[in-house]
Parts: sequence; C-alpha cells; structure tokens
Amino acid sequence: MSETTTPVKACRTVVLISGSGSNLQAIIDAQQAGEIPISIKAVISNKDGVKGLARAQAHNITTEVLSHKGFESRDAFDSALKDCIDKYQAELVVLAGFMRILTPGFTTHYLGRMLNIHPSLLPKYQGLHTHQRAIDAGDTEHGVTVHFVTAELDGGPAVIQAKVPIQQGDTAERLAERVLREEHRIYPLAIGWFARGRLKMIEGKACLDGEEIRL
Ligand code: NHR
Ligand code: GAR
Repeated sequence: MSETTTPVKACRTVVLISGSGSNLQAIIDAQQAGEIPISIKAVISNKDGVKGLARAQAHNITTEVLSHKGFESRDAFDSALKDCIDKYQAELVVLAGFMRILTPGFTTHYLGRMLNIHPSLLPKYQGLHTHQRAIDAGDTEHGVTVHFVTAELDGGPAVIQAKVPIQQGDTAERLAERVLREEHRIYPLAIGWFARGRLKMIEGKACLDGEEIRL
C-alpha cells in the first residue's frame, strides 16, 4: 500500500495561539481536506477575544482562554498551561502565533512533540519584529522556519524553511503578508510529516524518515 492510502490514526493535537489564527485556519483546512491525519482536541489562547478562537469555534473545536495576566510568575502560568494541555492527552503541541516565551520546565515536558513557526530564516532574527529587522538590515530575502521547540528561544532544530524576496520599498506589513502565504503552506506540511511518524527529534536533531534535516 502506498503512504497515502495507509490508514493512520489521527494525531491528537493541541494548538496554542495568541491572535488572528490564520496558521490555525490553514491547519484546520488541511485536516478537513484529508491532507493531514490529525485531530485538533483544543485551541488554547492566552488572549481573550482573538479571531483565532472564533475560527476554532466555527469548526466546533474546543477552545480555552488562559490569560498569563492572572499569574504571578512565568512558572505558574506555564504550569497551568501544561495542566490545560495535558487534559487533552496531546501527542503534538503546535505553537501558531503564540506570543509568550515558555520556561525550560515546560519545553522539556513537550520536547520532541512541540513545533513552532517563526517568521524569519532562522538562525537569523530570533525573537520579535523580524520583518522590520530584515528590511532595516537591507536583506534581499526573508522567510519562515518551522522548528521543534526547545528551551532556547527560536533555537530548536529546524524542520523546513520557505524564502520570499524582499522588494524595493517593502513595508513590514507587505512583507509579512508574503511570508504568511508561505507559512500557510509549510506548517501543514510539517505537521503532516509529524502526524505520519516521519518527522522526529532524535538526539537534538530534526529527522525526516530517519535522515537529519539540514537546511
Ligand atoms: N519558548 C521557548 N522556550 N522556545 C521557543 O522556541 C519559543 C518559546 C515561546 C514562543 C514563539 C516565538 C516566535 O516564533 C515561541 C518560541 C514570543 C516572544 C516574546 O518575546 C518571542 C518569541 C516567540 C514568541 N514574547 C514576549 C514575552 O515576554 C511577549 C510579547 C507579546 O506578548 O506580544 O513572553 O517568535
Ligand atoms: C505568524 O506570522 C507567525 O509566524 C508569527 O505570528 C504570526 C501569527 O499569525 N509568530 C510569531 O511571531 C511568534 N512569536 P496567525 O495568528 O495569523 O497565525
């Protein structure tokens, strides 16, 4: 039987968001099109009222809001977030525009089963405001990276990247739009690899079908 016809058990997935959730939407769309064998058990946001929550609800996906503001420390917030995720027995945790830095205790708990999408060609431009930083540096290309999450911010092993050109007179907003289109293509692809058991983190390296991914 070919890979596409082999039945695969749906990978139990929890998605963390903080905002618009357009990546979440791309993941939902890919799941519904039968392209990726996942089941989204919950969408959790640290911000109330964001569009991503409405997108999940429109597909009858369970949503939770856990505001970081009610906690006195990052450890306390992350501990509550972990309890919230683990109720759903997640096999995969997907950060999709999630905007809180996570503590080492949290990242260790999900090591090898948590992915992030970061809008830069890592290791360039870790952290925030990546589009403006790439423009200000005079770069001619920019892009996006999917990586496994480790304690080191945006420092975990990379899984896939996509590049986009930076055009004359680009604004951060225009560039972000161009990058987002690539995000919506590569994130479902990477999640599909993981769900099919093809993508694994082994000895700190991202591996596809047992081969180290080198970008
Ligand atoms: N945590 C760890 N340990 N490792 C990673 O690789 C992480 C992570 C948490 C989030 C996403 C990340 C990105 O792709 C991510 C990767 C938020 C910040 C940040 O500075 C930085 C990077 C990322 C997400 N957040 C501020 C904070 O104090 C809050 C900013 C805000 O609320 O707008 O947590 O870029
Ligand atoms: C995306 O560009 C994502 O790469 C980025 O935020 C946007 C979220 O969009 N993530 C980060 O910057 C993480 N710090 P979305 O909510 O529409 O998916």
